[in-house]
Amino acid sequence: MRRAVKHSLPRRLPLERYVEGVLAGDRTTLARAITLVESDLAADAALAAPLLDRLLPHAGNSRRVGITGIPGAGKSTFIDTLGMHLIHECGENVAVLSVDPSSPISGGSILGDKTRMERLAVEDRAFIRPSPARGHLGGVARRTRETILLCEAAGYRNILVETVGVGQSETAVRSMTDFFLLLMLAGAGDELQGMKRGIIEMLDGMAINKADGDGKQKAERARSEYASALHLFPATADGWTPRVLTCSSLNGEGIAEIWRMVLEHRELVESNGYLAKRRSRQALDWMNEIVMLGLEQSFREDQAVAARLPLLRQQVRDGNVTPFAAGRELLGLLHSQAHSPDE
Ligand SMILES: Nc1nc2c(ncn2[C@@H]2O[C@H](COP(=O)(O)OP(=O)(O)O)[C@@H](O)[C@H]2O)c(=O)[nH]1
Ligand SMILES: [Mg+2]
Repeated sequence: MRRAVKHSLPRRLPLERYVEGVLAGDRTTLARAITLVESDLAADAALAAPLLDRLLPHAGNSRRVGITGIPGAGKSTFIDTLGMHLIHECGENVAVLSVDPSSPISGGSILGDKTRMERLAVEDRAFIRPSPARGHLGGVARRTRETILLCEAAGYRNILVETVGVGQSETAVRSMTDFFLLLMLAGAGDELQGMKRGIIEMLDGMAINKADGDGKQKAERARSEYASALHLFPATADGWTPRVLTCSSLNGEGIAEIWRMVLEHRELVESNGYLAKRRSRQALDWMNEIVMLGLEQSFREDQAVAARLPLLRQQVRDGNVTPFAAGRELLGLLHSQAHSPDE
């Protein structure tokens, strides 16, 4: 069978085309800009950097909401319903960045997500971007921060970041959003759902989903249990007390209340200066992340390291070299390269 020859666009656009297209809210250009920013190729990175610099002054003006929860909690369905609420009840637009840690292997669950946002997917005022997580930070795409910025420059006023609650991903998403929401299931077990102390301290709100049909009473009971559990924690520095609500992403009950909570939180942290504080701390996190990513990449691409690594790994495995000595040696190789004058 012959493949249809696709009219092929140039791989990269001129910088101005990206800038103009994104600022005009052109979705195709926005999608291409995100692909550029996500790329590992040096030539793409060289173009992505000035693009981000140019767009930065146009970014920042959105509500960034992180949504986490175990697989099956209903995150995608919730976002579909919330997105429709934003568009049709609030007259707003919405960008959804859905990060799927399983996608690098299967590729399948991204499609699953897409079908679960099927109402939102056909809306002109919604932009949905699934991103492969590629193993980084246990479920947050490496360039989610940059992608948020691009969506903001394209005029999206609400950015919803969906991530599966696995370990580090909550911390990562918390560190790039203004409001962090945990979606829970009644009766699924606290440990399983990440109700460790660390998570609770990061939350701005919790929603018990699937409060419908037979699940309604259970959800209400869970709500009051979690609400009293949350009250055991000291009030956070921002002056906000995290709330627990119930909702049904299927029939839409409770969704408007959850959004009202997000808006109330927004009003508070805008007026008490905490939003600016949170974002400036996040800017520092972002810088650190860029440095760490760069170091990791240099390490991966370093030839002296690559030449030495297999043997050292073997020696560490066999117990002939200590991990400490091996680690130091590898870092030493990286440093000597970085400083060699004839590079
Ligand atoms: N009864 C009920 N089912 C829901 C609700 N929200 C999601 N679901 C179902 O739960 C399953 C998982 O939903 P999904 O959105 O894919 O969860 P995710 O893995 O957290 O993104 C799907 O079969 C949904 O139809 C809800 O509010 N009520
Ligand atoms: Mg999902």
